Amino acid sequence: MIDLQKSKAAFEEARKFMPGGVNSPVRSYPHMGCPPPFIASAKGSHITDIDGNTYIDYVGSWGPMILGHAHPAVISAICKAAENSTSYGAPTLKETEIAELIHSVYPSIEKIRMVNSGTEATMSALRAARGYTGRDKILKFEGCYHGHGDSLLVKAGSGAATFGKPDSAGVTKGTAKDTLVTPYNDIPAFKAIMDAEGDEIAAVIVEPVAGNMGCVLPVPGFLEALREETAKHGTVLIFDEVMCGFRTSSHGAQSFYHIHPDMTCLGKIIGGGLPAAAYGGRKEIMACIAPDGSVYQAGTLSGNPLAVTAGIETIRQMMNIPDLDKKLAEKTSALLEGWKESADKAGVPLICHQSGSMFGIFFSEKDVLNYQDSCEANAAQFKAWFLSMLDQHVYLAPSPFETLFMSWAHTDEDIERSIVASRKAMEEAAKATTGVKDATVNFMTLKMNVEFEEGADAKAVMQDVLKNCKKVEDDCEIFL
Ligand code: KE4
Repeated sequence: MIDLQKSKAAFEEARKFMPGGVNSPVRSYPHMGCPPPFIASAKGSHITDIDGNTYIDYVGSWGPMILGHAHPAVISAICKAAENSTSYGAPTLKETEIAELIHSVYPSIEKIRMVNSGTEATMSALRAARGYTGRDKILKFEGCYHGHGDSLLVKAGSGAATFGKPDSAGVTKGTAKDTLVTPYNDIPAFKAIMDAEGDEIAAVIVEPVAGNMGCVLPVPGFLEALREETAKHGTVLIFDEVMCGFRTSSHGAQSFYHIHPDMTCLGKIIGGGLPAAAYGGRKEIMACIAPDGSVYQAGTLSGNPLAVTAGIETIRQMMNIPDLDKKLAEKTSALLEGWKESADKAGVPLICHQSGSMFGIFFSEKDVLNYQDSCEANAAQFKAWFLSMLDQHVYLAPSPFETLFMSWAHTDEDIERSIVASRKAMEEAAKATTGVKDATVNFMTLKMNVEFEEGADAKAVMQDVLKNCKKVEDDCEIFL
């Protein structure tokens, strides 16, 4: 196993001062049985931890690093901007520049407000939609993650799903009652809710390409149905493109699928790795936002000069690369074809999904169209594959409910090395089972007799098995 001694010690120290030793839960490597590598530096497609291990990085800070880490032009622009101070709390020309630039890339964003995170973008967009329509209810899709705003931490994906807490504690029943949830890609279920309650729904918010239940693509007609039904009921359609923006295509998922949303949320790439995000859309909706309108939203560091500079430079560099979308998609397809071949050779069922330069895999025999399908994928095989890839210096997302990212900096050699590593990793996955040989259950007494294979990690196995049990009630406490 890779030497993570210094990371292990750093993790123990960090846990003394921060919940889980991290500033965002998924970074803690939940259920992986190894400490998270503490990162020292990164350059291009490679990332190096404090033990001196260098990896090929397909996390890319969860999306922003589309050019690769420490792109010289981006770093130089940030350094130059920093010489003029790091923040003013006053309007700057750069903010108008990024607003115009984003409008040129996303014409549906007629007016925009810069904020500091994707969470802030989505919660502000929802407030705008509620202020514009005068309605309270919102509709989201199970497994989609839109940040940690209270209204949206209902049946959420990403870390909420990873930790088996799709409905977060601390969200009041009063808040959650206004959030309706329906399965992603289920057109009849969506239409039924809209028929019943559409005139009371302020906004439908969706990841047009979902990246937080693993990478799940919209089925034909799904996004069209959202557009048609929301228009019919005067409901605001919000595309959360914080992740798929600039990834599905340089002009986002809305351009790729030819759907014109009422509002769009962006993040990650528009800050070039610094804290910047945005929400925007139709002029008449954005007219509700203070100081023009009565929907209040503000931020000390919104439109921060360094973050905006990094975002502008990142987008401009992308726009200067001929056929960027096509070339990034080709790199991604080549990697997935190699991983699929390695899975087939090892006799491991594997589903590969790709949307431009974002991608993901599922250890599953059947296709994955929604959150439930994603939960039924084989977690034990994912874990075995993940740990073997890490051991071979390939740095991936430590959860099957996340998505991976290709960058312009990834070379053919990186891709070939990642394919070779997968051959061994898939052999490890083939050996991995849930570890449950036999189980008899008597629910009346809540007693389970389970026989485990030699060496199986009983607690982890049972948590994975029970997480997938369809009949476990939400309020069921599980004591292992
Ligand atoms: P942030 O608040 O983390 O900047 O953005 C929230 C958000 C909103 N919408 C979508 C579609 C997102 O994917 C995200 C955040 N993505 C996660 C990755 N699954 C960030 C990683 C993390 O939570 O540490």
